[in-house]
Amino acid sequence: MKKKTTTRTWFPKIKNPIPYEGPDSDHLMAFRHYDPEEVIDGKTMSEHMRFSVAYWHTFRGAGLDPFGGPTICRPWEKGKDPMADALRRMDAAFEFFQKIRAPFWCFHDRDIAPEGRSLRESNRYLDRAVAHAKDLQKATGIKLLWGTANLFSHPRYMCGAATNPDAHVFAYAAAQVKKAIDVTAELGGENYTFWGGREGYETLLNTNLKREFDHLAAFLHMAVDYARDIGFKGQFLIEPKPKEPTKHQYDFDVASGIAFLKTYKLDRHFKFNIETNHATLAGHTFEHEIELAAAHRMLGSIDANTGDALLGWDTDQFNTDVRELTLAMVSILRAGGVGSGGFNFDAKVRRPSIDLDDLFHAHIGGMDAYALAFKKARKILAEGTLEQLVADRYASYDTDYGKQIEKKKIGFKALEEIALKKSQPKPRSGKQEMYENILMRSVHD
Ligand code: XUL
Ligand code: CO
Repeated sequence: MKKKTTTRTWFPKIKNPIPYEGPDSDHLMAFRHYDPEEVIDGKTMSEHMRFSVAYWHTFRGAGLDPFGGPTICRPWEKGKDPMADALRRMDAAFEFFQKIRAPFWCFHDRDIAPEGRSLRESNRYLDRAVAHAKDLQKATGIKLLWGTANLFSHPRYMCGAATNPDAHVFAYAAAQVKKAIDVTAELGGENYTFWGGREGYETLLNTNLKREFDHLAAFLHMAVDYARDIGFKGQFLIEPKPKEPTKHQYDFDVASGIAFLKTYKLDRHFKFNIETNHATLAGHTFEHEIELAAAHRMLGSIDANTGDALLGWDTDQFNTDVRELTLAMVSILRAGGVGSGGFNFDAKVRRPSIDLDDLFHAHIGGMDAYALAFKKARKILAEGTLEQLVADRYASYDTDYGKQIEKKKIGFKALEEIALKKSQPKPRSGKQEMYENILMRSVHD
């Protein structure tokens, strides 16, 4: 990564870059497990992990919640000229990306530039921010993992964007996404994400569900067509979430996402961006969503965060649960990784974590936990104990009539003959506790 030459620093007390000191270090401003330069299997850890910083939380998060206003006040926010603030904020962001050693970033259009009084004005602001981002990317070597459009904050989108009952709002959203794809392409974005912020409903009483699904599919087809027209080669991603802000969101989880994409013949063009806290809101584990997407070759990228076991909403916390992440990493590595995706910290510091160094502590913890989980998962897969046990569990489908079942070469009648001839199936233990002990051994050794 090239060094950025900058005249002022927004994080003067933070070393550039945060050093890797190894597992025995007791320094809190150092990595213990993530050494970006460590080479494993011919690739650096930086290339394996493809960590990304989420602009919206780390550079736009101000600590607001439904009970109170902002608690976080950053020195680069002067509050006089929104465009000047946007450019200054971006300097701070790229300094942060470098110091924290994240090779990627992600943004929504409205994160990086203010909304204007008209679409034209918004686009002009965005162009200025993008030109600055392009310079900073060039100077630092930091790349764009994905871009997206914010189709949920402005009141015009209160009843949805592509699923809004008013075609005028649909058109506005289309124009906004067109521009967001343009700027993602301009910045060399490797993916483009759709999170259906308010694509859902509050009540079915006022909703034509079928038409809304059709409109959403039409919108996504238009995005695919437009990307082809302008030669954008990035991967399109859908980020499922079951609820919040709406009571029901159409991209509920990976399973409903697959059904939707296949129904509307969009599956060739999309993969999933799986977010831990969205998986758990849908009543699934993180690894469940990964396994399901991987089973359909639709694992695209990860929004790395976690919820709180005691709270039922999207708390977007940094995840330091190495056991959970190891399980997820086993599934990700088994699926062949995330390809052009990465691990994007869609996570925010807590409302009372108001210091600048809290941003560093948060990312260091998340990056170290993921790097450690990556190494543990590799060990689990190399040892192969769990893999072998699972393979043995299904071995009856590898030969004889089991194999014929899988190859669809046998039917009910022949199976009935087999069942009548043979004695009762002998129950075999699922051995869950033994599997859990094997996992514990790998996580805690
Ligand atoms: C919201 C969420 C979004 C998407 C991008 O829960 O996760 O920030 O990641 O729109
Ligand atoms: Co997300």
